[in-house]
Amino acid sequence: MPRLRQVPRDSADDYARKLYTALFGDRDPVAQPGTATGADAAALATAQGAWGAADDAGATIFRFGADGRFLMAEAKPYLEATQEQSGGELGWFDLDTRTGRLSTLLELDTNLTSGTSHPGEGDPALSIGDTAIGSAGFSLPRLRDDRTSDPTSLVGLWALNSPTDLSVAHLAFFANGRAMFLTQEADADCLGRSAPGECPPGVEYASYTWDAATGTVVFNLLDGESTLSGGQRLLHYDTNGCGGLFETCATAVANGQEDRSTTIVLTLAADGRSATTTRGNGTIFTLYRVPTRGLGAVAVLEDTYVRAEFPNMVSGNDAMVVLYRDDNEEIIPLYRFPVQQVTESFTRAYLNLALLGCPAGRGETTQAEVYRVTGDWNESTVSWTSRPGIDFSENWGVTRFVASPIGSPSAGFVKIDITSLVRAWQEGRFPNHGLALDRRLSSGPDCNFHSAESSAQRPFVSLE
Ligand SMILES: [Ca+2]
Ligand SMILES: [Ca+2]
Ligand SMILES: [Ca+2]
Repeated sequence: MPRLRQVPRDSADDYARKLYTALFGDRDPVAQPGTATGADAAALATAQGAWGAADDAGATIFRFGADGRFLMAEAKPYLEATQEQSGGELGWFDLDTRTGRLSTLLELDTNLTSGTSHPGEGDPALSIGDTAIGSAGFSLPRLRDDRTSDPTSLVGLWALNSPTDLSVAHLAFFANGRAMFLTQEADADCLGRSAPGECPPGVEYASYTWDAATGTVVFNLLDGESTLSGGQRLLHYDTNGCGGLFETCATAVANGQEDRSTTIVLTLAADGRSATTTRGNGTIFTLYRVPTRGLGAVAVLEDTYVRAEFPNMVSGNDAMVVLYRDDNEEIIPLYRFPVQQVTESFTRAYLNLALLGCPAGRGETTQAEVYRVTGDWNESTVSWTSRPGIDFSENWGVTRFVASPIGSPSAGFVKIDITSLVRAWQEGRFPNHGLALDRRLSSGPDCNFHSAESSAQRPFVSLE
């Protein structure tokens, strides 16, 4: 994966400088991020997290990530006169805090004129506050209070298979017994035999019950439909057809397989920050609770591993990263996380690595230690021969974990407290060239972790 460096105005070429002036005025966007409206970066930092509200007939959620990345989704009856329907938007958000005017750049828009896509001249000014975003027309609170909310409650926003990617499917549970499921990708063949276009991106709105003792969640789709002028049926509360939790597309109806009720078993992690559910074919899905406030997680920028036995091998594009050490062989993982972008306060920072498994693992306990990388590197070129310096005189975190065999269902996340290293980088005590894993204080089998190139469960740093 190529990495783009931010170029300050002083180092930019003439063309880039002209662009900077057109977009940002006199300001250097590297030193002072945000667009021409200046104060917006602070508003967008405040916005980070999850917002939402629901009533019996509808719901709205917003999620803001870093630098104005956002999604919104809403459930509502179809309004033919104004062309609004249940659906979502995904893209980039900016707010001129002087005028309260918002502007968005959308890569996905499934709610027609609803949402942020059709701002009007007379729209009331929008403001982003610490406890609500809103205008004269509406006010949307933060979805829940993570500090006081019960970790065993489902209420909140959850993202499927990635804590940091806003483009994945999302599931919101509300305190009033309603739930909203958002899909943001068309599924070409979601039913196995559906016609093209029967599983578009869209939103579902349902009632739910949750049995905390067994983990059983029962979803029931809300009723409501219209017949469009072309004769097609439009379900108000399922706009992704046979995608999502409910199969309501024409093929399913024709085959007598329409499905308006779904039951899943959701196993909540002890800290309430993630949950897993297993599909019939054995696939495990992980849901990550989106922090109500702040980013909550920083995705890996690049990762690789370097191997003494194959000193010129470059592994930056592998879907996994390998850790190993004995008398004859050493394999060192390297990771880089852009933790400088974190502006909110945090108490602890944890490195989270999903264990793929340990090929020769027999369930013994092993460990990984974190060391500081002292020189620059690039995953697309670095090998054992060209590896950066690593300071092995001090480890910044150690964790013990079970060396589960490959494919073992018990292989989970290996979580290492790296708070002091993240603080050292943020305070400028060391340049952030990333971190290395090693196992110098113990022995154990070689263990494989999902990498940034893995289809799911990529490495991330979580903030608590
Ligand atoms: Ca829209
Ligand atoms: Ca559906
Ligand atoms: Ca990589």
